[in-house]
Amino acid sequence: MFDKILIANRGEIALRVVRACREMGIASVAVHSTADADAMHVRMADEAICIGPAPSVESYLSVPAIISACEISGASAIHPGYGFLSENASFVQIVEDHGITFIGPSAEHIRLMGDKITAKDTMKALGVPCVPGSDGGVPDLDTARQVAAGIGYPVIIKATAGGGGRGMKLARSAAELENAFRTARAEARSAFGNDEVYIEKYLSRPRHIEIQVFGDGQGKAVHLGERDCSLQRRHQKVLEEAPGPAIDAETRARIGAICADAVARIGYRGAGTIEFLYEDGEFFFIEMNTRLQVEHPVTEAIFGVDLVREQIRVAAGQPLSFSQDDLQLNGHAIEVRINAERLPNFAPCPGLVNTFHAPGGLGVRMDSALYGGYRIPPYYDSLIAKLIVHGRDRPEALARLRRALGELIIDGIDTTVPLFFDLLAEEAIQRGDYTIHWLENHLARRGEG
Ligand code: MV4
Repeated sequence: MFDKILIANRGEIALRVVRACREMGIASVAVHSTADADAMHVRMADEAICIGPAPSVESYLSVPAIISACEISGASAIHPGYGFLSENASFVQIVEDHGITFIGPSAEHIRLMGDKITAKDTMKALGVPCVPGSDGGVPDLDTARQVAAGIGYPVIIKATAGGGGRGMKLARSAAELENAFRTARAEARSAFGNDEVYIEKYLSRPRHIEIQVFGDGQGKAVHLGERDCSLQRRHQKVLEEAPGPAIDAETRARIGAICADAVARIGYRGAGTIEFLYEDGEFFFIEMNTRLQVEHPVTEAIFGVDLVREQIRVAAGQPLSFSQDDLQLNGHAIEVRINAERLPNFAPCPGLVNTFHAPGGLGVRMDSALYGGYRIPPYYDSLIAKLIVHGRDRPEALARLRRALGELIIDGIDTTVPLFFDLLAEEAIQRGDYTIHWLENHLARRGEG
C-alpha cells in the first residue's frame, strides 16, 4: 500500500480524498494555487505544496508542477479527483513514466473512452446496447445523408472528440442536415482540433441513467447500480439520485451485469461510469467516463461502500474489498449540487462566506470545503457543496432533503439552494417523473435560466 498520496485537485473532492487517505493510514499531500493558500483541502491534508498562480492552466493543470510536487514530497501515487487532469491520457502516461502510480485506469483505457467513436465501437463489440447510428465516423455530407435516411430523422451529429454535450447538433429533418453537419464539423475543429463527427438517432425524451462500475485491473469487475442524472441545466447536473426512480431490480441486474462484464473483459482498473440514455424501457450507451464522478456519494450511500478507498486499493494492486454478491442496495439517496451562483440566471457569485453551518443528523452527508470566513476565489468551478441525503425509501429521502436544506446556512453569497426548495415542491420531482428536458422546461416556465 502507498505511504503517501498526492491529490491533484482542490475543493470538496480534494477533501474527500484526504478523508479516505486518513482512514487508510496514508499520508496526504495537497497541492494548491496561490489563490487557494487558505483553502480547507490545504488545511486538512498532512502536507501542502504551492504549485503555481491562480489560473488552473498554470497550477492544477500544470503537469510539470504536479510531477515536481510528487518528487519533492515523496508521494508514490496521485489521485486526480474529477475534472482537471483526471481523464488526460497524456498526463497518466507521464505519471507512469516517472514511476508514480496514477489512481485510476490505464492511459490506454482513458484514451479508448476519450474517443467517442472508439468507445462506442468497443462497447458495441462487448454486447452493450448502443444508440442506432453511423458505423464510425461520417466523412462527408453525402455519407451523412445516406446514414440519416437509413436510421430516420431526427438525428444528432456528435464530435468524436466531444463528450458531455460539447459539439452536438440536431437535425430534425433532411432539410436541416446540411447546416447541422457543416456546423458540427466546424465547431468540432475549433473546439477540439479534430473535425471527425458521427451520427445517431436522436432520442427525444430519454432519461440520463449511468451505471457505476468498478474493475480490479485483473479481469474482475462489479457494478453498483445506476444513478438517474436527468436533472441538468446546460449539461450541468443539478440533482442526482440512486436508485433511478424508473429502474426496477430486474432491469438493474440485467444492465449492471452487461456493464460489469464489459469492463471485466477489457481489464479495466478502478471506478468508471457507463452513461446511457433510457427511453421506453431500453438502454442506449452514449459515453463512458473513466473517473470518479461528482455524484459518487449517492452510490456510496445506498451500497455502504467507500469508492475512493476502493480506487486506492486497486491502484495498489489489491483486490476489491467486496464481490457482486456482497453489494446489497439499501434505501434511496439524493444529492443536490450547491453552487455559488445567483438565480435566476445562475451567474457565478464568488465572494466572502460570513457564516457556514452544515446540516447534520440521520442520513445527512455534506461534502464541502467551505468554512465561515472563507473567500471563494473567482477562478474555479462554482460548486461549493454537495448535500447528500439517504433514507429507507424515496419519500423519506425527499423529506430529509427538505429538512437538511432548512438547517443549512451559507451567508454572504448567493447559492442555488432556493432552486432545491422550489424543485421539492414540484409534483414531477415528488413522483420521480422527469426526463433530461424537464429542468430546462421548468426554468423556462418560471422565466429563469
Ligand atoms: C443524445 C441525446 C439524444 N439522442 N444522443 C448530451 C450530453 C452527452 N453526453 C449526450 N447528450 C445527449 N445525447 C442522442 N442520440 C440527448 C442528449 C442530451 C442530454 C443527455 C443527457 C443529459 C442531458 C441532456 C440534455 C440535452 C441533450
